[in-house]
Amino acid sequence: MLKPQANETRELINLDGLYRFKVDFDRSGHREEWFKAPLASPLEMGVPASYNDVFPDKAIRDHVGYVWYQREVRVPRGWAGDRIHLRLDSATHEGMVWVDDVLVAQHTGGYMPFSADITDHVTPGRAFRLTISVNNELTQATIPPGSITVTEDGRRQQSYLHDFYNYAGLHRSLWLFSTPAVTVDDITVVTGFDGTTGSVDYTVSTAGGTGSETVAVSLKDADGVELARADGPRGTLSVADVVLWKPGAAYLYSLTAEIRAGGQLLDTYTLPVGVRTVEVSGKEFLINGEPFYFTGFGMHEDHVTVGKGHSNAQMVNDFQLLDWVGANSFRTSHYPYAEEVMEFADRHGIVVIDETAAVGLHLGFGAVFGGIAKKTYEDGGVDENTAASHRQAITELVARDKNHPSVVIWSIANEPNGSEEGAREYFQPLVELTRELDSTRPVGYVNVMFDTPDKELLGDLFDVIMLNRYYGWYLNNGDLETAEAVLEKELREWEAKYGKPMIMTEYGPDTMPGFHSIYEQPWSEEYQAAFLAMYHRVFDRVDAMVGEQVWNFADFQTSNGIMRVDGNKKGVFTRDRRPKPAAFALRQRWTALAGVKNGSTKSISAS
Ligand code: GCB
Repeated sequence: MLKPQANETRELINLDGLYRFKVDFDRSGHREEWFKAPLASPLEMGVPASYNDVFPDKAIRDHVGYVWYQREVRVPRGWAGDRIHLRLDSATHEGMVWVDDVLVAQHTGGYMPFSADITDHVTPGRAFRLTISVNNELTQATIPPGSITVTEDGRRQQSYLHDFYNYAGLHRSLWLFSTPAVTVDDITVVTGFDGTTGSVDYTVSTAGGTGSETVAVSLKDADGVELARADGPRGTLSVADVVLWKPGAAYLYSLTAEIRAGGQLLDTYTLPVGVRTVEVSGKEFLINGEPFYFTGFGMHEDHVTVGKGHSNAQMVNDFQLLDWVGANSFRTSHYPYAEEVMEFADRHGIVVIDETAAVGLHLGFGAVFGGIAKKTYEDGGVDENTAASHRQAITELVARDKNHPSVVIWSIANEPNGSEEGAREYFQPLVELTRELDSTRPVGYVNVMFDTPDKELLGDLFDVIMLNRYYGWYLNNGDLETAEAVLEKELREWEAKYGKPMIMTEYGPDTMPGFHSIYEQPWSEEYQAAFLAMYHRVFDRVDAMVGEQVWNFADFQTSNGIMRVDGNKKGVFTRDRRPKPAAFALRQRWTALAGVKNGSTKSISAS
């Protein structure tokens, strides 16, 4: 899946800005065909952003169902003869798109782009009415799942098992773009190297042609100097004296594909390419054949007011803070992030564990918080409907992100029930699907704390073991001595069971900024620092540990609940990105680790 771009043969117009906005409180919008006329509403909404926290209105924030966006869009005169497309980088969680009166696209899955060819419905030089209805409902058939109940007085309420607020709306950019009639439809690259010679295996698929066109590709270095050329839709480009893409030292070549007929250029597309390899070998995680140790965070796309709306300035700030703290990686917990984030990581050498939105696939969680335990893998729970959406989520994620050198692991779920009967039957086909779609990257899932090695049924299906552990917080709260012993014992059991590389993908306590204690009391800033230091001591003693990603980079908004005060406070930074003291301790450790652990043996002492 290629991201739209402007070049010699393609045009691109950004459609972000203010849209007319209407909340469909009584679910009448589709029946009354609101797309057929200007939306009758005094509200306007900025795009991209979540709408929830923008209006001082509880009814809008808590609304369950559709909201509508609308604006006029003018198609440039010069686009006559081209194919014209609309692209939404995301609509959370379901989007329906009309061009004037015509439904042109419908897509479910709130964190993935989709597009529509609207050539037949628009006229170059004229404007059209763009209307989008966006539904925020989560059901047992969506990824992530959720359930909706209706109160006695008729209010619809959304519940879900994941720990982040169900922000909704048009979170990412919208685009109008043109392509020629014959197009480069997709490009896949797989890179490698042998000594100082790099290789770029490429496959270019085309659409709209007669079969008589020719395809050629060329590869340029970062200075724009052409290094290699090849004819044909698939082949291998060889790169002498290759500069590898390395964590902390990104280097990007650019691959240009061209379609020609009779010497005339029909279409072209340029893709940044990082040459690097990723591999699991025994207990090691290798990038370019060298052991890599992940440092960083599980993160969230989450900011004050705009919620999950993408903002380039805030993205840059988050990456700058990752750099400041010495992190070399992050996980896109718990959904695919905006493509701008992935591209930024490519350009700056940040390593990414790329996760689907499959979070909350564990119906036993209720019991932990005093409710009723339900079976997970049964009809009406995590069933074939969930699996169908999950397959779509994996397929779209790999299609979108397969060419990013920063992506080194596919994480196909966060904390599913991995110990109940049915877990293997559910996950095995999904792992196989992921491997079929991309045989070059390790595949993992993130294991929940209840699924200890004596109970868990899935680890052998995957390449890496990714664990979320909260000893010292949800268990052994306030008792770091016991927590340390239990944590080490468990990590050693995992190591003995699978002998695979292990990454701690979540660990950390809720921490109230400004709360201090000389007794290392839970919620204090001192406790957070002591908690993380304890985990680090243990990681440094366990050989198979190849990474540590603290939960969370920053405080983030969640649904209401007795365990959350205006959201989850496990951030090392506050929600407005101010450091808690733990940030300074991490900075010290990770800056030191970057010099010692990457590409070397673990020899760092605990911070
Ligand atoms: C987890 C989840 C994460 C939560 C975190 C917590 O295990 O993966 O989404 O936010 O715990 O803070 O409870």
